[in-house]
Amino acid sequence: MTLSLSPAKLVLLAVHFAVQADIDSLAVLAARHDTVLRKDLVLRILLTYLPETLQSNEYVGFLEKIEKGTLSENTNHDVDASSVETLAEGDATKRVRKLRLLPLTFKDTPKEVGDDPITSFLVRRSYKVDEEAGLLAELPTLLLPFMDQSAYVRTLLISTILPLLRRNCEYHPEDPIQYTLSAFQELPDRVAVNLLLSRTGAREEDLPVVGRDLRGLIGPWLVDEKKWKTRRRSIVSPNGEEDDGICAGYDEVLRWLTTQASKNWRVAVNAIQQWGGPGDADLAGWGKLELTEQQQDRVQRTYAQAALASAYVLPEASSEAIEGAYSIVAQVANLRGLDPLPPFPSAVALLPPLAEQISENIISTKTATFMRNDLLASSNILTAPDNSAVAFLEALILSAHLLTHAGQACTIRRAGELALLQDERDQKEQASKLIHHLNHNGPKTDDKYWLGARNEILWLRDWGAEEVSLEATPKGVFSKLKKEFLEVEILKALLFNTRYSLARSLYEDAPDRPLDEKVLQDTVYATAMTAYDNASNPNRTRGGLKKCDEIIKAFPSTLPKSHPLAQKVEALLQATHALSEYRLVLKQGEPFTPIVLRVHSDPISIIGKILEQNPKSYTRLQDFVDLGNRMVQAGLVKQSPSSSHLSSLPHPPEQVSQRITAMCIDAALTEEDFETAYSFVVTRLDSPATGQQKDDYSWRVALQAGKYRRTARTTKPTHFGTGSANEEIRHLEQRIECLSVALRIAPGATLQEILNVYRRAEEELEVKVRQEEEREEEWDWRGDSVSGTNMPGGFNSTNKVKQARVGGSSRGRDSKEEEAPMSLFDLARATGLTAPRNLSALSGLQRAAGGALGGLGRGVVGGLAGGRDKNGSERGSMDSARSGGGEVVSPTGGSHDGEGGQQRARKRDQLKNAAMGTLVSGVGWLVGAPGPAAAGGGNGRE
Ligand SMILES: *[C@@H]1O[C@H](CO)[C@@H](O)[C@H](O)[C@H]1NC(C)=O
Ligand SMILES: *[C@@H]1O[C@H](CO)[C@@H](O)[C@H](O)[C@H]1NC(C)=O
Ligand SMILES: *[C@@H]1O[C@H](CO)[C@@H](O)[C@H](O)[C@H]1NC(C)=O
Ligand SMILES: *[C@@H]1O[C@H](CO)[C@@H](O)[C@H](O)[C@H]1NC(C)=O
Ligand SMILES: CC(=O)N[C@H]1CO[C@H](CO)[C@@H](O)[C@@H]1O
Repeated sequence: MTLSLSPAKLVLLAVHFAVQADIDSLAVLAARHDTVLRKDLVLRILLTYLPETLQSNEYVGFLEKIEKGTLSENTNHDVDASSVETLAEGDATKRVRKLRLLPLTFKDTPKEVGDDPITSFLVRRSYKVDEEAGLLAELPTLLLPFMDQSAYVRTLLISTILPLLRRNCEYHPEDPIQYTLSAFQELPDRVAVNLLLSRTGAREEDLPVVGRDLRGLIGPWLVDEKKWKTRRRSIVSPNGEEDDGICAGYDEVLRWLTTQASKNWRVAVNAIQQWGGPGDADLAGWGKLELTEQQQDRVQRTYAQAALASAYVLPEASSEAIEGAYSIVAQVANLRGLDPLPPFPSAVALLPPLAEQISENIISTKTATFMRNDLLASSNILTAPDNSAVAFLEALILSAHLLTHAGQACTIRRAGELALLQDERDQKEQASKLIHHLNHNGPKTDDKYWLGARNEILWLRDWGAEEVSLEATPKGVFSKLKKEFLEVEILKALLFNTRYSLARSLYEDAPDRPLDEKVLQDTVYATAMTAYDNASNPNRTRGGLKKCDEIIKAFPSTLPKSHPLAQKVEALLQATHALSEYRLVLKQGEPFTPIVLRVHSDPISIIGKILEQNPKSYTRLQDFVDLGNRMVQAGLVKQSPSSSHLSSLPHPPEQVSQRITAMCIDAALTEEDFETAYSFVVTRLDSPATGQQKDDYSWRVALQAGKYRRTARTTKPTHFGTGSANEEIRHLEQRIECLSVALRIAPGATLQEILNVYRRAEEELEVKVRQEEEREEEWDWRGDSVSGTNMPGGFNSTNKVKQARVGGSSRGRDSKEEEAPMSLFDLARATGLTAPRNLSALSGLQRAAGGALGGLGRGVVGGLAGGRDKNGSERGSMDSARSGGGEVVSPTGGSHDGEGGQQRARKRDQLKNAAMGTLVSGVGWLVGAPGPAAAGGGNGRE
């Protein structure tokens, strides 16, 4: 059935069907009246009146038929013309005029669209569907049938609609791009790229699909020839090669990538891992990116370059970031067909030799700026994707990893600065920090770990260079450091961590010893000292001192016991350990620590502190002398300032033992133990046989002892009698002995002073002796008259002693003692023989002393006897020195009364024996006379 409607009514009816979305009727109408409802007109009607919400599949078939001209009229479809039938022609014409059908061409219609009505329709329809209905998703169905026919439609669909659709509806619907299709199409390329990627990797859970975004958004978006420009021939890149295939949008993708690397590195790492570059595109099967070979090469090269740049700007120094960077480099090698990288764990374990692959040009201070600037420039030697740059970056990444892994967080760029700037101080600081960290955090028992650590440190220096090429400066983050420096630091760490046998096997037993012997010795010594200085306990079996001891013994063939350094340390340990036996506080409240001893300007003075803080410790004089000797052997004792004015000091150790002796004597006097002080003076201070060294301590303390006056607190001799007179005499005699020692060892200028003291003591003794004699005579008289018998021991010898003591006038001529010097002058001459003495000073003294002094000789000389033997402990030596001198009492209570038990029945004899024993033995020895026993001066004689 053919309707006979006017053209105006036909148009109105077609519009009616369009508004109603009655495509079937419209199709029939258009087919029947194709002279009126021409293709253009129908398309304009559809564009203007077909609801935008209509699903594309409802009308795309109709469009195809219109386009192909295959609308068929022979259908049975009835067309309902009722809406226009009754209309007056005039009205119809008027209403047609008011239809305002949209034109197919529009403002700024792209040239490519040309005058193809269907293309124009599809483009405008797409915009309208998007803008009016927001049904972007309907567009593929609408456009796909026309892709082959219209390049413009194809590009629109693949390059704009597909990315936008995926971005807004599929990938990130929660945050769509707020641009209409046409507005988006108008955006500058850079803006568009950034919008497309604005949600990529934004959330943690998006990281695994970063590659999908690039593949699915950027891949299609690049399929638009207009986005690719060929540079004008005149503009030539710095390298001289023509740079074809510039694409601002793609460059923006690369920039996006490196920006991500610096701000959000996980996105960049995932992007590069997951995306193979522009060729790796998901176009939904609708087409493919067609690039020239030159373009292809450029995009792949710049992509690799951006990937390497990303590794350099990775800001984080975490294991994860560094491993990510490694995967980037591996991917670059893979994409560019370079030497493949081993998997990260193997690389870390093997530490490949990379030095040879890195071109010499790279290692230069100038290159360092390339890590920050012009990362994507083709002139950047660091990001040029070739084997050299890749090996360099691989080396940096492994270096950063080793440092970071060892607690020294290091970015790749930082590693690059170390390697390129080659600042020795910087490298040294880094290496020291690294080793220090290993030192304090490494496992104490795992030798394998320490072997590995050493390999790593050495690798960091030369990146696995061949031994032969070591002549040249190595390439590495510690390139400026001497291998020896690192080996020394490693050795210290091994020792610190008690890895002795490992250290020995590396540095002593290995055939190619990494350190020469002297360096090894010095290092071991220095490390032992470090352990020592850190010790808190002076006990050598504990803590730092124990470690010090172990370290110094760790290299028995390099540093044997006999080596001076080993001996020095041993002496130090012994000295320190000896201190551990005493209470010792040097500063207020602070207990003594070993380092105090080592740095003390006057370590001997520490012994003074011990004497102060440990009552009675002065009795251990020999121990202290030994301790002093240890200090000397340990090199602790410098020429002390107080004694430096004594010009000739060939043997400071002598000085030390004299000083310590003086300290002990002083301590004994301070503790009112005169007996001990006395015994030390007579046994210790006077050693003419060995040649007395001049010192300032001995004579002073001898004088001090000689001045000592008994008080109530004075320690009583435990053995010698009970009579006060005897004690007093004995005490005076002892003091005189001390003074006589002082006279013999003091410098000339001081003699007058000592002599004055001496004389006063002597006078006191005179008085006491006289009193005692008077008492004794009285006693004797009584005793004789009572018993009528003489006691053994004889009176005669008492007389002799008395005569000798009172004056030279009645010396016993029949006695051998008469040969003994009896005047001070004689004494002086005698002592002058044994030690250099200023005789002119003494002769002055002699005059001053006058005749009264004639009898003093024996007393003065007496002390010599005790000083003869410096051996052994005070008690023993004193006893031995005096064994021939009759019955002598040990100051500290040693019992020697065996042979003279009976004799002590009388005080008179006791006194006699004491005086004789001391005086005769001393004088006799001095002048070469027979011993006291032979001279008849002692017990049991005659
Ligand atoms: C010092 O000693 C402390 C403990 O006494 C120890 O923890 C530390 O590691 C030691 N340091 C050195 C350098 O010996
Ligand atoms: C030193 O330490 C050991 C064991 O730790 C201990 O047996 C010894 O008594 C200590 N020596 C001194 C003098 O404290
Ligand atoms: C000895 O004494 C004199 C005068 O007392 C002095 O001038 C001289 O320097 C002294 N010599 C020595 C070696 O002490
Ligand atoms: C010390 O005495 C011992 C035995 O008592 C002796 O063997 C040694 O030679 C003596 N040393 C000195 C320096 O007199
Ligand atoms: C007790 C004693 O032995 N007395 C003698 C002292 O010396 C004179 C002479 O030298 C003798 O005659 C005594 O017998």
